[in-house]
Amino acid sequence: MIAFLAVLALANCGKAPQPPTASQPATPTPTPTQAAEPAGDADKNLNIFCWSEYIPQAIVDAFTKETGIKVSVETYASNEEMLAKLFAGGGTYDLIQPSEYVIEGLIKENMLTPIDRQAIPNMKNIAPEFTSMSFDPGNKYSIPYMAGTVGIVVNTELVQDDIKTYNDVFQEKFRKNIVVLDDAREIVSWGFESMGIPINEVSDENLEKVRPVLEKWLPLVKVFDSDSPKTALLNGDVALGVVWAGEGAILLNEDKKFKWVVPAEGAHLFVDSLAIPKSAKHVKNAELFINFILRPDISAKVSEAFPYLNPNVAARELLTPAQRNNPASFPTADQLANMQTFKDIGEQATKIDELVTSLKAQ
Ligand code: N2P
Repeated sequence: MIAFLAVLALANCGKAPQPPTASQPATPTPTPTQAAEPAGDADKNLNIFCWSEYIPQAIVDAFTKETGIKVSVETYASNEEMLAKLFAGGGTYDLIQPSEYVIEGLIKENMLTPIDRQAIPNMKNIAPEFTSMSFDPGNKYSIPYMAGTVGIVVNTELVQDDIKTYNDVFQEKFRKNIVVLDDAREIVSWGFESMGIPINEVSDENLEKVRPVLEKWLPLVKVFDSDSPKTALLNGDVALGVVWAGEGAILLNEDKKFKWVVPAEGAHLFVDSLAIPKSAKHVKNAELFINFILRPDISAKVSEAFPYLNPNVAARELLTPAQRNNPASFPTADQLANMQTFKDIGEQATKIDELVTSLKAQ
C-alpha cells in the first residue's frame, strides 16, 4: 500500500476523461455461431477505466448492442494516473487496464478480484508466451489485452542520420525537435538502458547515476505526450520521437517517411492486461466484456484501430499480411529477446516520479 499511496500523492489527478481519437473501425457484426454468453449482473452497467487510444469506441458500442450493458469509459495516460484515481475513486471502476508491474503491485496489495476463468473461454486464444507471466502466475487476476514496446520514430525527411540508440535521439542538434512519452518509469528506463543498467534495478545509487543523463536529455524535448505522441510527428512539429509501438505503427501506415527503430540498447516490453478491482460493483459484466474483447473478430478490430503486439493468436490470423508485417506492431524474435518487462519496484516508484518531475521543471 505504501508505494501506491506515495505514487498517489504525486500523480497527476487533474486530467479530464478523454474519448479515444484515432480512426474507429466499423461496428463489428456478431458472429452468428457464437455460443450463448453467460448472464451478466442484474444491474446492466459497466465502468471501464482504460488507457487512452486503446479500446475503440466501436467495440464498446458493439458490446452494448449485443448485451444491453451500458458502458461508461474513462481514460488515463499512465499507470500512475490510473492508480491515483483508483485509490480516490471509491469503487467506481469495474475494469482497469494496468501494465505488468502494476498488476504485480495490485496483487500484492490485495486490490484485485480473482477472475472466474469459466467466464473467459476465449482465454484459449492467447499465445502461451503471454499466459501465466511472472506478474500473475496462472492469470488468476489478469487477462492480457495488448503488448508492445517503446521505440524510436524518425521522420527521415527531416533526419538523415542513422538513428539506432537513445543517445542518437537525444543530441543537441535535435533540441526541441523531439516528442517523448510523458511517463517517468519509461523515461528513467531509457536512461538506464543507455548506461547498461538493468531497467528494474531502481536503487538510489542508480537513480543518481542516471540523473546527469536525464538532465542533459529532458531539456531537448519539445513535447511530452503519452496520449497521442504521433500527433506532433504527423504535424511536423518534431522530427523524432520515443513513443508507444502502436503509435509508431500508425505513423508507418500513414507515411513512408516515418521509420521505426527498436533501440539497440534494448527496450521495455509492456504487457497491458484487463483486471477487475476488488471494489468493482459489476464483476460479471466485466468478465463478459473481457471474454467479448478476446473474441478473434473483435480483437482483430482492436488491432486495426490500435496496432499493438496482439497476444491473441486467433485474432492475428485475421490480420492482413501488411498488418502482421508492420515492424512496430510485431517485433522480430531477436528484438523481443532484447526486451524486458517492468517489475513492481515498491517505494522507488515515488523517487522515479520525483526525479523526472524535478528535471522536467529545470
Ligand atoms: C495506448 C497506450 C499504450 C499503453 N494509448 C502502454 N502501456
